[in-house]
Amino acid sequence: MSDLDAQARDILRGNDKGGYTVPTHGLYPYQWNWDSVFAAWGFAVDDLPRAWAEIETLLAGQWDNGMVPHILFHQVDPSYFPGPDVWQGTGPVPSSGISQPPIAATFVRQIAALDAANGAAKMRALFPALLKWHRWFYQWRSEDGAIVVTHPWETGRDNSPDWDPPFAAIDPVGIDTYQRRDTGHVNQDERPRKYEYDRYLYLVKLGADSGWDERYLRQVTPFRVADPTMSFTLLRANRDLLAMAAELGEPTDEIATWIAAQEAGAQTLWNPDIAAYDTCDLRSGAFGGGVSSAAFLCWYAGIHDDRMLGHLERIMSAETYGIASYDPDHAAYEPKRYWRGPVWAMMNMLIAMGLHEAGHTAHADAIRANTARMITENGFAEYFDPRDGAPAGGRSFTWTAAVWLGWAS
Ligand code: 9WN
Repeated sequence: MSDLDAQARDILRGNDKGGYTVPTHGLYPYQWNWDSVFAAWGFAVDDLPRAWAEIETLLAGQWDNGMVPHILFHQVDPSYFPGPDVWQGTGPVPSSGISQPPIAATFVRQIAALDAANGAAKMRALFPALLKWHRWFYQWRSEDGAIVVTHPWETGRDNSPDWDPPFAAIDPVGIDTYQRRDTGHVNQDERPRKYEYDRYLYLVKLGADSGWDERYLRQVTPFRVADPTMSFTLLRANRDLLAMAAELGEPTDEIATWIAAQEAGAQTLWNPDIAAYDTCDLRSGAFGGGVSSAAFLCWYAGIHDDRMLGHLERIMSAETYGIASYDPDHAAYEPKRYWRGPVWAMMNMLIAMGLHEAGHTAHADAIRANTARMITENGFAEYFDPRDGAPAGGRSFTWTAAVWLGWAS
């Protein structure tokens, strides 16, 4: 075992709270949805029971309506804001009121493939909750097959320039005074600005005051944006759910209907002005206007669309480390500020998985080698500066360690 493998394992063990894993201590002291799935993938390398436990704990937070929250607050911890008192989630475990990219079905299948003894039984046990969660997306968040978000935090790409146009239309009146905690852990130049936090909290208050009523929010929220992260991860996850259903002898028709609708819906995210997949603000009808790393999840979604290859090659060669979370040639690019430019190892893994499956193996291998070098030289940071790989955000980060163990090493 290499020294880095040992470090990555230590990070996973160190962030393990017993049944669930925190992304990193201090900055993020709770269970996050897609972080947890990556953690399970990392554990699966040498501890399959622990991998399954991570997914089971996550799905135990599922709401009656099927939604699986983006944060589960198992134990209150004042080092993070906003906590359960602000969110007022209505599920079985104190939680936020929004979801996150649904990568679980995809990685449940991957982990099951590693588990000859129990994989099939685990898939059978988890299938109903996954189906119910995907049905929630289709019921409340599908607009002609494109998947919409009601909060930037739902996409996992919190302060991407994609949200600048819809945020400009929000006047965050009526929010309570608040004290951020994130900038006590991380340099404020690497985090979202107050402008964004005011609007994040405005949208949380709107949701909490409604009791997280999706029907009502669909009518009133100023933030309803079709998003490639959600659209592509759910499309991919539905393909995996369909394969699971077939293997288990469960009905496949409903899932097949979702997939067909989503394949058509994905094309509504094509912005001809930039010749790329993009966000689309359903309130104004306007596209986001720039190329984010989420656009390169098209191959992961099974859309073998080589129109994105030119952008991929351009963005990969623009900086030493790729893939920048936002286009380095765009005026809004900020290489140190969170989702406005930095590289995220787990996005690289998802993008490269898709490229590999689509037959673009040289591109996939280049991304993997570049990610491995970035981690080897700079450690297991939350994200990295594309220009020189300088580590940014939190350290000893769960998903960076998991991606190292399961893919990059
Ligand atoms: C809000 C935990 C999460 C990730 C997101 C990332 C960041 C939270 C925050 O951290 O978001 O959900 O407080 O900044 O953007 O992708 O899941 O690692």
